[in-house]
Amino acid sequence: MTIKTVKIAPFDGQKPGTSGLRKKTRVFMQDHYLAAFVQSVFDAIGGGEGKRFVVGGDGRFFNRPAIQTILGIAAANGATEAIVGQNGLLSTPAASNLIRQNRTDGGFILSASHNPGGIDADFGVKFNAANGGPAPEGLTARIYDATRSIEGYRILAADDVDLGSVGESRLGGMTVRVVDPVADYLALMETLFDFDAIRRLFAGGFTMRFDAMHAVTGPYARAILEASLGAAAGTVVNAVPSEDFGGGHPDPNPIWAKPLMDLMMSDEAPDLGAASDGDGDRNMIVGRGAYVTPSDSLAILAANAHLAPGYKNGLAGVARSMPTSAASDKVAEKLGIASFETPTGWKFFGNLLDAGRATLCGEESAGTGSDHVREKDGLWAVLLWLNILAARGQSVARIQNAHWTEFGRNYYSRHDFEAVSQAHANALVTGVISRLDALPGQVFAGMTVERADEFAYRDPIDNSLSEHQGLRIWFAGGGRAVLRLSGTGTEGATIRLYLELYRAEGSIPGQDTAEVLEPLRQAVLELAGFARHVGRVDPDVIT
Ligand code: G16
Repeated sequence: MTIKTVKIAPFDGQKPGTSGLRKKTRVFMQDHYLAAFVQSVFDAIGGGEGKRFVVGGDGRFFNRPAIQTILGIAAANGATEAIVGQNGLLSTPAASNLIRQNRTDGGFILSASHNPGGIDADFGVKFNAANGGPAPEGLTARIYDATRSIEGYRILAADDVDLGSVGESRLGGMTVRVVDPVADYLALMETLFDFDAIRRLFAGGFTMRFDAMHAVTGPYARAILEASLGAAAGTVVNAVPSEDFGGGHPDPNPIWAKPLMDLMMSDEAPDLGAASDGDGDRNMIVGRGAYVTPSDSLAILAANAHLAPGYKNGLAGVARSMPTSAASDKVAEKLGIASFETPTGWKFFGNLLDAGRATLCGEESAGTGSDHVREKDGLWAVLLWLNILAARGQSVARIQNAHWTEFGRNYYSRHDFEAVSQAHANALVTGVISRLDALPGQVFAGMTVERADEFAYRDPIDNSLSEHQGLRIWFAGGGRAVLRLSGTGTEGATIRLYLELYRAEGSIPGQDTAEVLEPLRQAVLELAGFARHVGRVDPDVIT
């Protein structure tokens, strides 16, 4: 087998976003495009000589050829071992676990997460570091620099590696170890949760539906929920990963998991509904007639985590991304533990988790996780909920209502304006930035601005500063609006508008979330000039 050196010119726009490099699949399929990025990763980490990596993805279209390319480049760069999920499949949290368990030098995870898959949809590559977590800001900056100066890449000229069966093979000087994607992850979950208590729950007639959305968690959920925990056969639906996620949008929220939502709001609802996304790191939790927002889920999990064996000694701290509601802060305050507010992006939790400062982390974008890996983890969240439900013997709705009564309720909603022209989105955001100092005291749609700023984060561990992380506007009466541009889209810009209103007394009888937040919504639409800049005030998606 020979090593080829292929001369290329840099590609524009290979800057990793909130979570790796995400582009249209056809962009990734251009000659040398993926190779250029992967070689840039090797260049940014000081080469591959003697190093070991985990490789796997969510099974979307182009997953398999992309893995072969990465293996060829890794071998040609001197890597000694690649651990690959069978058939190229690994959920993001399972990949993070394998990196940590095998003490590899990092891993390549192929996914565009919740974005649709297929030749005309989206693809993505993330590089995770040796702690199992997404490349931190400094490393993504070095990767981007390398993409801009790359002159060529090295790749082994070899036949495709067989990824269909578990076992070892050689690729040049590199061992390729194909592993069962589920086994080690299941073993990790058994160390954290009371599997016997959950088995008793199911044996006692508890019912559940888990929608794997034709994505990577299907095999994991079947093995864990049905085979190990004894949930009824058929509990896991849409369980076979497909290259285009069954033509759907593998995003576990009330819009894209509508069939599950409809079931949970009907007379036929099981006790628990849950869903996960393309690569298995996001989750949605719904009780019978009771949707749990991701922000509330984080808070409820934080308040009850001690009921699971893995967290019985309590939590060191709770971290949430800035746009996530402050519900978890209230819990941390009561527990007397630290709470942290980080920019959007799981990478910002890495240092806090590594340093033992935070145990649970979560984001409004349906991600929750803990220090067991360095990624958010969809099935982990479902298992923690199951453990809590087994321990408390109460329904999701009852637990949630009791939580609001005890801690107050953070009414919360996110409005997404998708595929906005980049220029219009930038104009809207810079328009607000230029007026930030003048906003306090001004009145919009009857609401008075109390303060406003642009969020910047000083990492308490390495002291690094991340600026321009979203605009925060607080209104008199306890409302907060956040405006930021998504870092994960692949088409134009997505403006995210996050609305939150805290009510210490808990739920307001007879008013739903949209009604409670309407005055705040009107105020920020006017303040930012949505009609003028975007040409509309109604979002594409409300979560
Ligand atoms: C990624 C990141 C998350 C982030 C989410 C949304 O999730 O890992 O930390 O909250 O994107 O980011 P944005 O608002 O910039 O689009 P995933 O599940 O897509 O990898």
